[in-house]
Amino acid sequence: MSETSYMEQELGSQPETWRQAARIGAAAGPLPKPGQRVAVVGCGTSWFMAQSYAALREAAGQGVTDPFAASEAFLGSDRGYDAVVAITRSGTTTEVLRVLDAVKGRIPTVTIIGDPETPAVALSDETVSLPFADEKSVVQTRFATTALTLLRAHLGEDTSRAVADAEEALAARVDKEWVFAEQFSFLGSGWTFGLANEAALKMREAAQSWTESYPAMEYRHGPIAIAAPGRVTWLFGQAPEGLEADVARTGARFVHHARDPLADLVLVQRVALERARARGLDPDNPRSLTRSVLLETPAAS
Ligand code: F1P
Repeated sequence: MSETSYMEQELGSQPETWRQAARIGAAAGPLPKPGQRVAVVGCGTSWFMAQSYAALREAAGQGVTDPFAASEAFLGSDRGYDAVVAITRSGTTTEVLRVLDAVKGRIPTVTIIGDPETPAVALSDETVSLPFADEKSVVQTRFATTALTLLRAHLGEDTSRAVADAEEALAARVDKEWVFAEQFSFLGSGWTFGLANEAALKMREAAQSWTESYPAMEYRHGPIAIAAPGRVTWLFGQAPEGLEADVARTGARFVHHARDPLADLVLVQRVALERARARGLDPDNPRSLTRSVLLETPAAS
């Protein structure tokens, strides 16, 4: 593996791609308007960004927003959606294309896309392209966070603190204890639950790590039994009362930073990269993964 992987270069460019996305997001006409009833779909990382966006949009009072894994989306006319937002870096993920095809002509669609030269464009009514955030690494880092920054800006958030915190997260020390920890449980609430899911996926994809993720208040309802010395419980966003002390009693390391939670995800991406390196893995080409999942390839003979 080369010293500078694509993953490292791409995750390092996030402050700049976030800045660009914030400019586009503040003006992006095709994205949902306040009051619209919205379903947002994606697969893998893109699904987790959908979860975060949905929670942010609801919290901002901009309307009902339901996130779905594209393969599990309920988009029947009885649900009354005014718009479907799809998130896809590749523009080729089969389940996302199936959703776009299934609702065509019935529900207006807008796709946030990394590669605009792909089939998702023709299947979508509108697209918001972020080609500057597309990636060579199979493991997504900047496309996902840049799409979410676009959406945060579109909801009216000032994302400049997130950008500054991402710069700081890129310079922060990666604790050796995180690089060699046996297990991670990531927690979040509201929009940061999607980030917790994404952090856990990043560690699995890039470094084959054992990770879990839960809504923060659910953690004490069973999963805390996994916490133990040599393991890490990493919280994004607001800390539930008493949780830090509860985790401390297990002997696990409790990690909670004050920086913007999306910027804290940047630090987790760096931990995933360091864990891959420490295990001699190529973070750009993880075992069993491809840039996107294509289900319409000819059946193997
Ligand atoms: C979605 C995705 C990735 C995942 C894997 C396969 O891709 O599920 O999130 O990490 O590499 O593809 P996309 O629809 O955003 O291109």
